[in-house]
Amino acid sequence: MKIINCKVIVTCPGRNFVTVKIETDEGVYGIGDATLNGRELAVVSYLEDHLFPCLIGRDPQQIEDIWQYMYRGAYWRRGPVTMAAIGGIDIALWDIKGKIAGLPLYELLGGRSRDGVMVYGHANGVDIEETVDEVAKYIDLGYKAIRAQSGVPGIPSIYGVTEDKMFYEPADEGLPAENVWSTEKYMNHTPKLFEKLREKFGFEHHLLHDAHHRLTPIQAARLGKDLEPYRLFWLEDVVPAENQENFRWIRQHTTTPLAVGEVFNSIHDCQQLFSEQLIDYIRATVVHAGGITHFRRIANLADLYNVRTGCHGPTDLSPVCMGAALHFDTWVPNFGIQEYMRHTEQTDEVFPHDYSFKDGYLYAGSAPGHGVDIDEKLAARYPYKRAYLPVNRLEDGTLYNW
Ligand code: CS2
Ligand code: MG
Repeated sequence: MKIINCKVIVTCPGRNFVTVKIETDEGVYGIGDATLNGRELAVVSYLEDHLFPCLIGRDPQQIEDIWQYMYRGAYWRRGPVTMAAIGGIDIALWDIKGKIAGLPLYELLGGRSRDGVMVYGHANGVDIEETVDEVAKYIDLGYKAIRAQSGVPGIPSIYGVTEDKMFYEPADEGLPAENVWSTEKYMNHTPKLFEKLREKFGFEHHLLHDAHHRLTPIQAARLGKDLEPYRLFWLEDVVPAENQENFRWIRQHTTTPLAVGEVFNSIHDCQQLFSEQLIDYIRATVVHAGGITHFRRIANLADLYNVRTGCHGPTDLSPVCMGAALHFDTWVPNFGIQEYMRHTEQTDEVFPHDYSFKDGYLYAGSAPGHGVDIDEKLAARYPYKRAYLPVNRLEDGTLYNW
């Protein structure tokens, strides 16, 4: 079997998605997601100009060899653009292997470890009252786990709190919007949200929260402590993880479980956090962490240290990523949870898929491969649009983390 054609399809049915399609001489093809939010076209160039030409004529069944070729052969290892491009191709190759075998991807990985994959939804409101109402809606939909984010008095607009509730997180067209941020105001407000949520709904559901890299280590330690009475499933991205010693600090002060890693792209980003047992959940994805082939290594290393997976699943990754992630989650022994931000109807139409939601769980489906395809005609109706998530400035104008 030989690869005879590779192409990339960029479509924007709400958000921009970069999709890899690999075709073989036997008519079987595979689909991969290579979306890197806000830097989509850099990945397109990496794929078209540098990786696709090397794939023509190769046997698509040699996934490991092709992965090593793309990673070691480039000399320039790691990095979000490189690893998203490798990830997109790798997912497409696993899709092909599944289709040849006539087996769903989780069977190739080692078979099912669970029936369904517990997911968390996103509830957000302009204030505590509205957020409580939004959490109630997710509970009614059957969710067992809900991430709660609320607007903060005195901060006019916060990333993570949008007008669109069920199809959260539209990116703004044009250049990034600028928000104003105050950690002090946020720190005073957030424990009150969780106090209200536990008061109203009790302790039956898992509650999660994302600090989106906006705290210093000492602030993170304080927030973790303040949230302890509300027994969060996790507190996410309290500080940026470039300096991993920060987590030693935070860890010594709080028993609130910590999650990090949605911007990680390699096992080397994880090694210290795992081996020193500084986190509880790893948030990387099969797309940004170099595909199934590399993410599997990350999960195996995590397992040695009792770290569980909590794959990133935002609406800026396509249903192809979700499909592949669900097969991975169905197999991986040290599974924790899967993020599930619902895609818009247009996005779901462009990417017909076999997975389904029921009572707080997503089910991967039994179609061969990862079970997600792309309707190219429909995709062509939604051309790329420059769009970004916002940036943050402190109240005095200093550019800050968003
Ligand atoms: C968020 C993401 O899903 C999450 O936890 O942090 O929405 C993230 O901001 C975006 O995926 C960035 O592209
Ligand atoms: Mg996050």
